[in-house]
Amino acid sequence: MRFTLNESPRKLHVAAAQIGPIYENESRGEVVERLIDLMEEAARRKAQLVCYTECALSTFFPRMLLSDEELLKYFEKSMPSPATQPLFDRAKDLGIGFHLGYAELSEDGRYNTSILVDAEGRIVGKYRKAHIPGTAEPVPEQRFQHLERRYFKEGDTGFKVWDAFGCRVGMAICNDRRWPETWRCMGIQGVELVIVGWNTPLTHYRKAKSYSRLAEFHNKLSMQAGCYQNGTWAVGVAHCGEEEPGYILMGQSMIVSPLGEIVAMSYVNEDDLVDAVIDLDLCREIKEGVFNFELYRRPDLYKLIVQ
Ligand code: CDV
Repeated sequence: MRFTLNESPRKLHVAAAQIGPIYENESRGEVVERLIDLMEEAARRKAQLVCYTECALSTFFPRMLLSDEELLKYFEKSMPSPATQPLFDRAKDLGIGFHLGYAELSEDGRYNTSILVDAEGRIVGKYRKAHIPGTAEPVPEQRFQHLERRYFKEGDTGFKVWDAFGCRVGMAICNDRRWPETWRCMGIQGVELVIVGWNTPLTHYRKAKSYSRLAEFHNKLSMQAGCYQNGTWAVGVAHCGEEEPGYILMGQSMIVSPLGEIVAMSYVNEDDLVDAVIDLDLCREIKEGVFNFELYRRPDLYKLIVQ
């Protein structure tokens, strides 16, 4: 039977809360205030879910070589932590859900983590970044490092989905968005909304230097392909701008439809909010059509991918 739009539309108002540069000397409290300002704007626009970026609470510290002791100040030992409690409180007052990326210090190590919090302030989902880019050792000739592999363990949660906000939600973190496997694992579970935060250095990332002019194209390519090929909406959220002279992070926070179209995108490299009312039933157009997995997928031929 052909799917007809507007048959029984399920709508969700989502917002991407892009954060501009966070300077090294900015306190956690000051950053949380900026996040709350964005949340309040999202609530004024009547959004139901506001999404923050990867490691949203501090400067993007993997560019620096830090001792274990220096590292500690960038990590949350609990969630809510004392510093993020005001964010949880304000969200509950406003009746708005949120997604937050943060550096997690747990008993078994340090992770690059994100959580999904419902409109009552309950953590309903947690994800740890799977694809950790960069190096474990500093590269001497490089002015800025990308030491994620030194500071974070590879995530162990896998790509789960959660029934929340009237739909099926999944999370990915930054580099994960470039991997089709990330999207497919969630696609197979019927995901309808993927939330991704990113810190993407525009120029200095050594392994992508020869084609850094394509960084923004590759961002759109990954987001749009991931959505289309899995029939899902996505909210992509940047931490962007010039955090230190010469260290520039990409913006382009965006909301992408299951047809692969960008329906809203930030055009600035500072704190910004982009929002859209998304029709979740539009996912069916793809999921029941060209990418009807049950009908057309050939997992028997894909074994190489996981061998
Ligand atoms: N934070 C990231 O994961 N950044 C990577 C860069 C280093 C390539 C990204 O995929 O955007």
